[in-house]
Amino acid sequence: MSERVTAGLPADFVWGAATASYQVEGAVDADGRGPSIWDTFCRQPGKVVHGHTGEVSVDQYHRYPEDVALMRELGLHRYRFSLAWPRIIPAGSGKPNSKGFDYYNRLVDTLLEAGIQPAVTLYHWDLPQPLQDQGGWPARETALRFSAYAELCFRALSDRVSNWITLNEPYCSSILGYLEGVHAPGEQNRPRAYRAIHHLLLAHGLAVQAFRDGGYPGEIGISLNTNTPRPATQRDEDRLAAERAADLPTHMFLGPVMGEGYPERHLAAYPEVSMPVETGDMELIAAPTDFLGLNWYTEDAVAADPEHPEGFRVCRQYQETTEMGWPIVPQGFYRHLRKLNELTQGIPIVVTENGCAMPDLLSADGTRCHDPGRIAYLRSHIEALRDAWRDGVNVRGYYVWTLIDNFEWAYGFTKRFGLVYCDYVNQRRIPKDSFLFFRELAAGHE
Ligand code: IFM
Repeated sequence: MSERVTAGLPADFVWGAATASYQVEGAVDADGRGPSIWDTFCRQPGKVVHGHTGEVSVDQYHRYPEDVALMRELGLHRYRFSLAWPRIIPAGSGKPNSKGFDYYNRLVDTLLEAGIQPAVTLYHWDLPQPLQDQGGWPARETALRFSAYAELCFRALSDRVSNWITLNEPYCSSILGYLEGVHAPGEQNRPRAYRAIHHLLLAHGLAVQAFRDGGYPGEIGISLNTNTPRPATQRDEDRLAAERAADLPTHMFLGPVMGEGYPERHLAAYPEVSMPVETGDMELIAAPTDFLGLNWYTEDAVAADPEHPEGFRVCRQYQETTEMGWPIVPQGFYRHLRKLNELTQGIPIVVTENGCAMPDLLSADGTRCHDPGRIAYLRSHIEALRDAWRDGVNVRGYYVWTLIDNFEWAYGFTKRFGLVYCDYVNQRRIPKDSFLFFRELAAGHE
C-alpha cells in the first residue's frame, strides 16, 4: 500500500481554504459599501472576459451561513478571507461604516461557532476608488491610510481573530495593476508601478507596527507569490537568466521584508525607475513577521535572452497545463519551498494559496461534480510539500485556493478553482470530488 499523502506532517499542521472579498462577496451596493477600483475596472469594456463583474458573484455576503456549513463538512481548521476596505471605510479614509464590520462580525462568529478559526487578509486588491482618485498605491498617502484602516480592523476583530495577513500578492497589485494594466486600476507605467511596490510594502510595515504597538494577540504575516524559475539548461547563461527572472517576483518583495533591501541588479535594468524610499522606511518594512505566506501555482523554465532588459525569456515546457495555461510542476513547488526556507532563514512558512482551474464534469442529475484533474494536482502538490517538510522546510499550513468557484479577476467566471462548484444561475453549491478528497486529507485518512 502506498503511504498517506500527508504522512509525517506535524499533528498541528493547519488545513485551510482561502477566498477574497471581491471574488466571493457580491452585494457591492449593500449596507453602505463604497466603490473599489475593481468595480470601476470591470465596467471598462474589454477589461474582463464577457464583461463579467463581482457585483453578485457567489453572494457570500448573504450566503455565508451555507458556506460555513460546507467548510464544517469539509473539516477545515481555518478559513482565510479578506476584508473589503470599501465596506469598512467607504471613502478609503475618514468615517468608518459600522455596517461593514457588522458583516464581518457575523461571519467571524459563525466560523467560530462551527469550530473554524478565521484568518483575515486586510488587503486583497479592492482599493477604495476615492484613494485611487487621489493617486492610488503610487502615492505615499495610501500607505498611511492603509495603516489607519488596519488599526481599525485590529481593534474591531482581534478579540476573536488571531491570524492576520497584511497584503495578498503585492506583486499583482503593483505589476499587474500599474505596469501590465491587466488588473485594476489598469495603468501601464513602470515608474508608477515601482512606486506602488514601495508603498504597498510600506503599508505592510506600518500595519505590522500598529499590530505590535497595540499588543494584539496572535500572528501577523504577508502573502507573497514569490517564485524561482528553473534554468532551461545547465549552461551558465541560462542559470544566470533564471536567477535574474526571480528578481522581480521574489527579491523585489521578499528582499525588503527580510531586511535585504531592493535588488540593485533588477533596478539597474530600468533607469527610469526610482524607489521613493524615505528615512526609516526600510526598517519598518523589515520588522519581523510571525510567518511568511506563500501563494504558489506554477514554475517557469527560462533561458538567456540578450534582447530582454533583464536578460531572460520564458521557454515552452512539456508539462500539462491547468485551464489557466499554467504548467503543472509539483517538483517546482518542492524546489521553491526549499529555496524560500533558505531565504527566510527558517521562519514559519504557511502556504496561503495553492490550487488550480480544471475542467469540472457535472453528473447528469446535477448532484455530483467530477474533477479528477484537480485531485491529481492537489495530491501531487501536497506530496511535494510533505517532502519539503521532511527535508527540513518549516512549512506549517496549507490553504487550498479556493473554497468555491468565484470571480477570477480578468477571466471573470470562466475559470473555476473551487472545491465547491457554484451554479451561477441559481447559486446552487455542489461539492466536487476534490472536496471529498480534501476532507479525507484534512482528517488524516488519505
Ligand atoms: O484568484 C487568484 C487569487 O485572488 C490570488 N492568487 C491567485 C488566484 C488564482 O489566479
